[in-house]
Amino acid sequence: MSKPVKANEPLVTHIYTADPSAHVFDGKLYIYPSHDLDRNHASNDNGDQYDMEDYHVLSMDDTESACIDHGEALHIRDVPWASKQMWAPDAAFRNGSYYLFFPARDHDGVFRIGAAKSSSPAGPFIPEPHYIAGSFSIDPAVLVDEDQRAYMYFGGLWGGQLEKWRTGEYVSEAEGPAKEEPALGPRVAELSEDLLAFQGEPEEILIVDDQGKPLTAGDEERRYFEGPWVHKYRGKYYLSYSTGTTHKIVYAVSEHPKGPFVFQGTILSPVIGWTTHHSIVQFRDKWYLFYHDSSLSGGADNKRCVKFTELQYNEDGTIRPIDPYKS
Ligand code: FUB
Repeated sequence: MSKPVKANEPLVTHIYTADPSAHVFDGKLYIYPSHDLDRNHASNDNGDQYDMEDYHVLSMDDTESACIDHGEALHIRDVPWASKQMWAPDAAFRNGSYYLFFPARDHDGVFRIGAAKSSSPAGPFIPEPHYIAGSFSIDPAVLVDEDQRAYMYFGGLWGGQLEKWRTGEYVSEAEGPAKEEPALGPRVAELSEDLLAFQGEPEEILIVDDQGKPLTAGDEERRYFEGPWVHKYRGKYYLSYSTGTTHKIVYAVSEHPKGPFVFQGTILSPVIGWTTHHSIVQFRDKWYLFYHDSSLSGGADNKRCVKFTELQYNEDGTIRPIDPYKS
């Protein structure tokens, strides 16, 4: 029998997990993480150390019960279009089906985003034969809005290849903007009614400072790197993401799902390990941040563990910064 979970401790310790996307389905918390493999790799900027091959779904009846690992939910051998690196996934519910969205490299080495379906939130998931037409890069995060319109946010720099798509086509030698130029933003695409296609071309999201000026590529404390997540609080859209090279989770707010978003501040200070990746979910009357660090492996970048902690808002709607190593 597994032990009850505790805030700021690994949800599971029998496998390495990362990139947790948390949702409430059927009154329970379901967590869709990456499944880090217990392999030794030197880290590089291309992310070759993240060589994941499958997904496991985790669930918790509540924030004090045990965390259940439902076992293999999808394996890369069953995804015809994918060759390697099943990175950060997300999930959504529509018309009686659960959808798993996931990035992987296609057979040309280009990151794409695919979908898989199940009748259960825990899987197993049956993959679609092709990736979502028009998709690219990594880290899909799907918001189903109150009006039931669904949006996929995605994109990540460096190993995630976002800078290679600046022209709208994949250019393998393309680099990011100069430091003083506007930073690259995450992309957003509205999804079709069946959640399996993009409606139109993905659009780039603009993130601006409090004067309305676009954040620049050199502003590494604030600019977008990877791992977008959008949640709604008191009618506003909160876009949170990793700053990558400065290892923070920060956020920006908008009145509209496609932005522009105005930068606000830091949610999570740097954690053990290079990457930081999160999700934010309301469960009953509280809000929670799900995140990862590399504490379980003693600091290996590619062997991470997912955790959660309570997230609190101030009266004005700003989020109270979290340092997970200080109580
Ligand atoms: O887990 C592989 C990659 O590391 C994710 O896609 C990024 O967000 C970072 O967490």
